[in-house]
Amino acid sequence: MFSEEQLAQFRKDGFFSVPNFFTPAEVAVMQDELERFKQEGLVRNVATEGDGTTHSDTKKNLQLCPTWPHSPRFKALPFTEKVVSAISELIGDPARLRLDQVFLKPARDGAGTNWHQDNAYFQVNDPMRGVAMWVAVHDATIANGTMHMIPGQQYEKLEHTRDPHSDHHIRCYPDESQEVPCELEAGGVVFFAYGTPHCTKGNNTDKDRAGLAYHFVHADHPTHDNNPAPMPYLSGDLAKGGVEEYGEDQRGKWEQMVAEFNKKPVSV
Ligand SMILES: O=C(O)CCC(=O)C(=O)O
Repeated sequence: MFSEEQLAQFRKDGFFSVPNFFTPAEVAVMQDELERFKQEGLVRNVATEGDGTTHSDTKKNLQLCPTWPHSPRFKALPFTEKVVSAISELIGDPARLRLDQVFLKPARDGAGTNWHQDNAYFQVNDPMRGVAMWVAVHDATIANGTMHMIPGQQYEKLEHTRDPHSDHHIRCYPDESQEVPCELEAGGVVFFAYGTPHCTKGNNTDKDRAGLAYHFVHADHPTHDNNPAPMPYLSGDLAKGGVEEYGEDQRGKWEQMVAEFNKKPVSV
């Protein structure tokens, strides 16, 4: 699925971007789902006043984690063929889904997510056997605080402490002079290893900006974060489209939902 150049960048830098990984029809469904989350109050502000506990009135980092219990769409998405092939190529089989979440930075007062390595949470013994797929649900630019990465540090275990600007996150302090912004049009994706330090910055523009993140892990490299998530198999002999874990086969559902949504007349 990926070119030798993309795979070489993944091994060397710990991340690479893929423009247009999702089609405009798929992006329309993601944006519609994000609007629903907002309207139904499903996202909550995790940004704090710098003391780790008092929620900020002025800065908003709106999160829903996990999304799958609230969203048949985002539950089905990772079972789509191109996602399964991508993850299988990056971390090998059998691959499992560990977590899915949404980060929404509202217009003007959107707060970033501070520097961290996902492996500080997941604690996998090989930080290249876990990978995240971060999807730009809206165009993600430097101005609206897109993802930033530190290349080549995926094998270094950085010290993490409580992030005073969030009610539950931890953070590290990498050398920011090395940071690389990943600007992506909506539908673009950045794949990055569990060990890769990354962050997002604030959104001071006049439009919302959201990222949809899925975290995958090789089944032989278990996470050690004591989270009782169902962790469906996406590839390998135990992959049954989520029947075992979710009670229903998810394969083909995303494609169906995208087709149905896009033939729906738009109400004015
Ligand atoms: O979108 C964001 O603000 C942060 C995403 C992130 O840190 C992650 O997916 O691990």
